[in-house]
Amino acid sequence: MASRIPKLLVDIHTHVYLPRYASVLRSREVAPRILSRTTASGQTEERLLILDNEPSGGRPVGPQYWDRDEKLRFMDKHGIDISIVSMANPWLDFLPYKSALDLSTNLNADLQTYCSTSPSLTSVEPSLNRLYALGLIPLVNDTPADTLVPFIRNLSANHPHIRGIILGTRGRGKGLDEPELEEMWGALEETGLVVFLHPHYGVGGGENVWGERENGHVLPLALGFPFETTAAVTRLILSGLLDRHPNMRILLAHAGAALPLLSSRLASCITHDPLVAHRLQHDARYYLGKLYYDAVAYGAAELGFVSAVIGRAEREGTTREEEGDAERGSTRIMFGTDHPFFPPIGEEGGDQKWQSVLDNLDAVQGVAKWSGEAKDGVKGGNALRLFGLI
Ligand code: 5CU
Repeated sequence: MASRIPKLLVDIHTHVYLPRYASVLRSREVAPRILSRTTASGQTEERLLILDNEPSGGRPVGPQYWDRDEKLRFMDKHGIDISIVSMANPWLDFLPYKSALDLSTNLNADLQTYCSTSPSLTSVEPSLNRLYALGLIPLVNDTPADTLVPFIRNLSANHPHIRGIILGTRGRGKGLDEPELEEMWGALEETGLVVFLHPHYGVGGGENVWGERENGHVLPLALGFPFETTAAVTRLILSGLLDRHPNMRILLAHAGAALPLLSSRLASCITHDPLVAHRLQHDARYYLGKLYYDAVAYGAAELGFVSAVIGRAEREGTTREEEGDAERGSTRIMFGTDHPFFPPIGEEGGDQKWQSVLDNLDAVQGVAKWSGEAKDGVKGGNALRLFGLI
């Protein structure tokens, strides 16, 4: 079986702001927005403002965010065969329901066209295109919860190149564990769409607390982003979601963030809390073996650790690590780049490869506890299976 899986490099964490979305950002006066400004040399440039306290008028934004040829050039430069693109944050979070519904409907159609008209993988697997996508659902503050099920079913039935959705952590402003979203989760499980859980807001990263010194975007991105994902997925686990929907396919950004390191502590806290001690059908660690993870960790030691925790969960182990855990756990981990974020400073248009991509590839290659087969899986085979491409 394993030998029939083509050895491809598949990028499952790679973003776009499609032109239709960039137009919306250009029309806005407050973040999230794209603004135009004149440089000292008299050129007009566009800047992206999406995060709080974006330093010095935002960051440069250009075709790498919306032009498909740029995406394909980036893929060629780094030897990436297939990309599963997703819209970047903050998605539709800032819109009222009616606008979010229109925009998500149109963007999903755009994504379907973007992918279905992309080149095929001629030399290896001509039946595959080089681009697939994760779509959007109109989940914002005033979304009527009962509208989500038909939307998800239609997304799944009529967009063959869309293999999942990207989901922020807010839900309708009451979190993803809001009881009214139960049917939404049921529809996501039933359709088999992969749910890519991704941060935007950042929590507790020390960006505005525990100190005053300016550190650019380092604290919100390195800490705040993953802490947000950790809190959101932990809430889902605590709500019993994975007991009610055991076939749900949730993919966590940034290698599961802090959850793998904290899972035994979480289990202990649950055991000692009368409110939740009997709520779940399994020890909390078990649920880490039901989730999927990108490999955007930038370090081999971290990937080895995460895979060992996942592999332990899959055999329903609790504290001890056993031989084979990391290899088993690796089957739930998949390579990603986070393109077009993290370009080399000042040189993104040049010919050289991006350090952020090289670091993530080296990390996969460098996990001592993984066999060659496990590494091939993380580079591509696991994604081909999860997204139904083989
Ligand atoms: O650098 C950043 O701001 C980001 C972002 O906003 N979203 C993301 O996925 N990665 C990095």
